[in-house]
Parts: sequence; structure tokens; C-alpha cells
Amino acid sequence: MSDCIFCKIINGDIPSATIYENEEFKVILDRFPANEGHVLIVPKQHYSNIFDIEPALAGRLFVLATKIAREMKNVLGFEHLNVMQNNGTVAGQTVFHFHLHLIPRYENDGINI
Ligand code: DGP
Repeated sequence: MSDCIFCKIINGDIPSATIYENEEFKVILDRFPANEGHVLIVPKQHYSNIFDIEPALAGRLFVLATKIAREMKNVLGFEHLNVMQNNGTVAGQTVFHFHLHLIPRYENDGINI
């Protein structure tokens, strides 16, 4: 979609800090991180939200999320993690291209999610 910021990132039209990618997903650092190490797992195909995706994509996404979370845990040394996914404005979605958040948590980090 031409006006979608994540489509532009995936197409290389705007830069991102990419930590991993394969044929189906791109994993990028969140530009406005809730905490150190906050990443987004973004399907390369445009879907608005969970109501729009092919259900099997959710399985592949979670397999990848598990691998990324474990690698991040080893590198960053955290023990706690929020896995978050917002659908619709009332639920806090601000970018309308389906994505999953991985948000490391640290003792007394004081953030509210
Ligand atoms: P959500 O509110 O669930 O739709 O999450 C959208 C996230 O996307 C939010 O944490 C901030 C992040 N974000 C917004 N614009 C950009 C951008 O241009 N680049 C990157 N890397 N992240 C962005």
C-alpha cells in the first residue's frame, strides 16, 4: 500500500534498523521503543490487522517470534518480555500494517503497557 509506512520500510523506500529478515517477515527496531530492545516483526505482505491475515501466518509468525525472543534474551540478557499485538485504534494500533511487538522488560523499568 502506497501510504503505509511499513510497506515503505519493506520496499526500502525509508530506512529501518533491520535485525533479521526472510522471504516472509522483516524484524526491525521500533523507532519509538517502549524499552531497550523493542522490536517489531512485520509481514512483508500488507495486512491491516489480525482480522485480515491468513490464519496460518499467525503460526509462522509465532515460530519466528520465539526464535527472535530467545536470541534477544541471550544478547541483551533480559529475563522478562511482553509479546504484544494491537488491532484497531481503541486497542492502541497506530500503524495499520499487521505486526507483533517484542518488548524486553527489566526490573523496575517503570513502563506501562
Ligand atoms: P502499534 O501502535 O501497535 O500500531 O505499533 C506501531 C509501532 O510502530 C509503534 O511502536 C511505533 C512504531 N513505528 C512507527 N513509525 C515507525 C517507523 O517509521 N519506523 C519504525 N521502525 N517503527 C515505527
